[in-house]
Amino acid sequence: MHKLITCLTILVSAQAAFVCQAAQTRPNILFIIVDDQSPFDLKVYDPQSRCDTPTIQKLAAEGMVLDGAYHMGSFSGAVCTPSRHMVMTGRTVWHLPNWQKGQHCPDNILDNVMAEVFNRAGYDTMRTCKRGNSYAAANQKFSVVHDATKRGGTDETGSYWHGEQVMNYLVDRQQAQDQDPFLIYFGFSHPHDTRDGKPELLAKYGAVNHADKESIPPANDKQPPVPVNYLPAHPFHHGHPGLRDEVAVSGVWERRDETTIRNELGRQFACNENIDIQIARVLNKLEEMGELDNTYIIYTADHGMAIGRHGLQGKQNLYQHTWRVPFIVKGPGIKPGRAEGNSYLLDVLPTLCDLAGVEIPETVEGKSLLPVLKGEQATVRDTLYGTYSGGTKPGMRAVKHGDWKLIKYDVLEGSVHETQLFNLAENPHEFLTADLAEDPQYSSKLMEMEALLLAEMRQHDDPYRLWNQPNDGLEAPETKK
Ligand SMILES: [Ca+2]
Ligand SMILES: [Ca+2]
Repeated sequence: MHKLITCLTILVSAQAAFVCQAAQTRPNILFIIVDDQSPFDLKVYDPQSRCDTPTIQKLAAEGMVLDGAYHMGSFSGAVCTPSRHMVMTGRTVWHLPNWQKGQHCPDNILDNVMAEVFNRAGYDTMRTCKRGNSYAAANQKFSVVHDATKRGGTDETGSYWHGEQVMNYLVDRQQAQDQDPFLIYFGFSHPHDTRDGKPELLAKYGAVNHADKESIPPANDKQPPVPVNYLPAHPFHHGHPGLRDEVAVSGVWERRDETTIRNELGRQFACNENIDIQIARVLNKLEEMGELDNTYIIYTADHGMAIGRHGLQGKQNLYQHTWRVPFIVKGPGIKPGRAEGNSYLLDVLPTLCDLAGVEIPETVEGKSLLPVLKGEQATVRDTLYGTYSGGTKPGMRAVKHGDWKLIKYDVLEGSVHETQLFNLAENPHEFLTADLAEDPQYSSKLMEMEALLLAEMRQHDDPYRLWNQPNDGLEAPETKK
């Protein structure tokens, strides 16, 4: 009966042919989200990377890879929290339920979060992920929940544990001969620090779980080289004094010397590879169950990460390594290849709905990526907006349009007013030596990008304005010091 209803509903939708084919047997969804991973960790996005993730590479070869997938930003140092709210609700950053008591968010949002939408559509929903810095009320909506923060270097305390939760769930379904389609939210606690890797993987990347703040970890030729845009220090203050990620991460603290960064990247890569191994286990199980070909697999992260890039360590910046996320989708009807996409993580929910033939809730502001995933369109929007205001206000803003990107910093009570203009086609790693903001040759491009940024800030109900923008009659919102 479910199948019949779905097909009738779908016949009237624009995606009729594509989805109705899938609705013969409604597709499963395996949504994989890792914590704190730069796309440039992965060979999929940086062929020079030494990080081995063969399963993710195979997914990329068989699916669609987005080169322009972003998270929209954060009003908190815990960038995870708004990011995960955007994933669950499909809403833009200033319209989330956890910004200013949800003043721009409908009251019924919890009826329209990811798990609730799929529960209502007759899906079995299951989730494993870290605890904390998330959207607890939305997480509880999954029918089966096995959450715990697992950042240790053993199977019981690390990523294997999350893999095991999914494996056990699949075995239970097999034994119960459960035929309902499933949505599995397969989240990991790593590679977020503390990046305690498994001994054999750490050895492969020449790294140690360095815990002594007074010493530098041993150098090792097997450690990954420093990133191409590594700097020993960022040229001006990022604007968030005392920020945990920049001063207190075990293994790095305030050090930015090459050996510390190379050891920490080795730890990150060890954690990434362990995640890849867990994904392989689950995909093999799905294949054995005969479910793999009818399952959409989405791979992403909640945001990127610096680890020495531009002299930064954390996730509280808007350079490409941190603003962007990896994003790979494989499944029936998805065209293998690459596309820019110009997507945000808030596009995940409408995309999953579209893939499954489920109606997209009216509360969603993101866009379905289906036309991009089918190879029909390169992008779903022209301009991208990014924000970080978890430190001093108004913080950082970014706008990207085509190859051009503007980043602005208005922090530390006006003592830092910085503007960066990058041509990403010529300078994809945002080398600060090729920052064009001061170059008179690009003054009209700079003005054009400044205007685009202001338009995006207005469109997204950004409550702040920067030093060189009209204040639009706004009063700065009250936030915790
Ligand atoms: Ca995170
Ligand atoms: Ca069931």
